Amino acid sequence: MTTVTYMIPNISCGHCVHTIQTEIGEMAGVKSVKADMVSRETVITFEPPATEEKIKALLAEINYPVAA
Ligand SMILES: [Cu+2]
Repeated sequence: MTTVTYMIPNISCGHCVHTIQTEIGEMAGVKSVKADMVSRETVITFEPPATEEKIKALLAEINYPVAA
């Protein structure tokens, strides 16, 4: 099990938080997703088959790319 924290600058409101938590939460292997509207940090806990690469790719696809 791995936990990562990503800074996602595009988070601007509760809808963004909901979208991220729903979309990433549906990925196989993702155990929990907690996005914060104020800090714009998102904490994701996952295990295989989910990978950081897949999570970042999906975030970019739904228009919430992780800060470099
Ligand atoms: Cu929003």
